[in-house]
Amino acid sequence: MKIGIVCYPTFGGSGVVATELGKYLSKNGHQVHFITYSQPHRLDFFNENIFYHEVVISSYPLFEYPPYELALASKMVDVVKHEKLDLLHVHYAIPHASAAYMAKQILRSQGISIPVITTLHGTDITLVGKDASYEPVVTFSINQSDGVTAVSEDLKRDTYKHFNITNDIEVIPNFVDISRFRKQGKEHFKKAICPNGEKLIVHASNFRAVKRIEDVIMVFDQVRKQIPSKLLLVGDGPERMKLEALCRELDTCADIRFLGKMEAVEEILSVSDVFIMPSEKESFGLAALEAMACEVPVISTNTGGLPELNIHGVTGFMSNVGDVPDMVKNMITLLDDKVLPVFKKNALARAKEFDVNTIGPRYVAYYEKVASKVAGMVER
Ligand code: GMT
Repeated sequence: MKIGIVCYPTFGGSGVVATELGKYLSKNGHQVHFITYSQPHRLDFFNENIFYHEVVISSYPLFEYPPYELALASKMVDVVKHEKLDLLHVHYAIPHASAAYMAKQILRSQGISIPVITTLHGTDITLVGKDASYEPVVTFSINQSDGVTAVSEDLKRDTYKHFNITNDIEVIPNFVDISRFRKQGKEHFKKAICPNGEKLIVHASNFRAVKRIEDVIMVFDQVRKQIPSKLLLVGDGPERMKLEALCRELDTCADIRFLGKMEAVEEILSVSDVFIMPSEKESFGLAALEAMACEVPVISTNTGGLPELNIHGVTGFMSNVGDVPDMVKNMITLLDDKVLPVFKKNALARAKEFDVNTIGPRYVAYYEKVASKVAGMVER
């Protein structure tokens, strides 16, 4: 098939899923056309089946807010027509689903039919999407999509709860490439960060308030008083300055390193002992899955789709949102040298259930199902 993928190209779970899916599809004989405003950050190699089309937004003095959605819809029309795409798959509803709807209508007026699939990722539903300033457009564009997927059962439930949805939603969970996310044998990294055999705790995110990274620091502050340990914070975002101030206030700066945005996050994960994700909302928790694939168990909250990934007492532990004392207790249990190896093994076994080669075919099957449904409607 020739598939157009629309996503956010920046660091963030939905863009990562879209890019990794595109890579999987291209390796399996499909032609993939990415349509985004800049090159997706995990798309830094050549593959004869992958194409990139940049959405260029021309500025004009009148535009205080440049109309990105219009430029995107126009680019979709252009690519579908000239590359003869079979299907458009848009990731993150805002504004991709409504831009796709517009593109579909324009193409229809020219006698071209294109199936549109929207994948819901999380905050497009649980946070931004249900805001009154977007809700009517989000509801309409989800209902107008020919196929809709959500990355967890919980996100599917939330979508039905917060929006008046008439469409069926197919749950296809996120996935990981376990041939890339695996133990790397980079033990010298660990030696450099933990010279005295300290335990290594890691968190990775886009540093937004919803991630509750202040809880990461508060948990770590308590744990390090009982178990010699270090904390690595991977990523960057709006909360960073507040977090640095908290580290200074708690006098933990010597044991915490802010690493910024990193490409090869698997190298860090593969030498870490525990991953911590105390999010307020998390539709799936892709970063936790990537950690598990590197044999790193997870301390997380029990919010959203996290219970569909992290098995309490098996692959890690879960606590209520904001329950720092419980997370401290769980972390200390987990860091015990007799306990940790068992959880590491379990984390890897669980991650294997979400390997790209297991989940990828479910997207392909769904594409085929939606494409034949749309073709049937056109014929009638
Ligand atoms: O919050 C992020 O990390 C980014 C956000 C996105 O859409 O870019 O992530 C959401 O989608 C990911 C991929 O499906 C999920 O793994 C994350 O759980 C989800 N984030 C939230 O629900 C807060």
